[in-house]
Amino acid sequence: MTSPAVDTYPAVALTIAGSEATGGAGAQADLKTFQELGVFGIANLTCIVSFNPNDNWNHRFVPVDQQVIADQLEATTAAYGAASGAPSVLDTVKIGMLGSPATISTVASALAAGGFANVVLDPVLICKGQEPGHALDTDEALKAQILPLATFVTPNHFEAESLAGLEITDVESLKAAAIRIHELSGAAVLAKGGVRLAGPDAVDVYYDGDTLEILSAPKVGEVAVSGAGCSLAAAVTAELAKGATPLEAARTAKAFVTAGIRNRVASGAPFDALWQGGPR
Ligand code: PXL
Repeated sequence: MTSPAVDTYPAVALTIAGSEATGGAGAQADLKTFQELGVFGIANLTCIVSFNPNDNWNHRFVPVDQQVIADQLEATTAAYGAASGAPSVLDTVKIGMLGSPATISTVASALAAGGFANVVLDPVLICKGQEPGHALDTDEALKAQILPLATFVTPNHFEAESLAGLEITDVESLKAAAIRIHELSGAAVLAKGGVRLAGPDAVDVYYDGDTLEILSAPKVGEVAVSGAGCSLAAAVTAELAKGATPLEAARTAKAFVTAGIRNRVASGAPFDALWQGGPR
């Protein structure tokens, strides 16, 4: 049996994220985004979230055992890491929902040892429909242990306020938050105003220490869509894995998510889900 030529291998990307059972968000959204953008996707699961239709669609959260998280990361690194001999080396990782201080420590150790060139952090502090302030110890551990390892961060309005310690009411304060989060992390920042800021456009701010760019697209309705944040960060991840610059990755990701929201999927849940096939 012959192997295909080296340059026919797709780029590889890993998401370390939770499963969201209905397929709108989490690892499922990440894998679908990777696939659409031509990247071989790998998911290592940190937790399983099942919405509860009998309790206002609140989250039922079950963490994956720490050893099982470490086992997944070990298998992935051995198969695709720098020392694996794989033709497409895994150097790009996305971090989604971690959910507990223990998982944050496990993942921080793997990241520190992993030699990843690109670490994209979607700093999931709360999910759609959840009340803020549910788990401060988890939020603090994320800021202390994962944020400094990130090379690209994608906070939404609430997360940007929390990470920057600033109130965000307009594009100017969104810019100030993006700059502050860059100073704290050293990472490229894509801070999302989304439907939270008034006006006809969904405005995001990109800042990497040199370039500050406003990314703007007409709002598609005024209601947040499940999976938009996950898919945006996953699209950034896929583009970085293929060799795009952070700014190019941000622009492509914004266009991908806008198309996915325009073609969203309705269900029996009270929120629609982004459709990653939307751009097709
Ligand atoms: O949208 C953020 C998010 C990320 N990851 C998981 C989730 C959610 C929101 O529901 O369940 C696993």
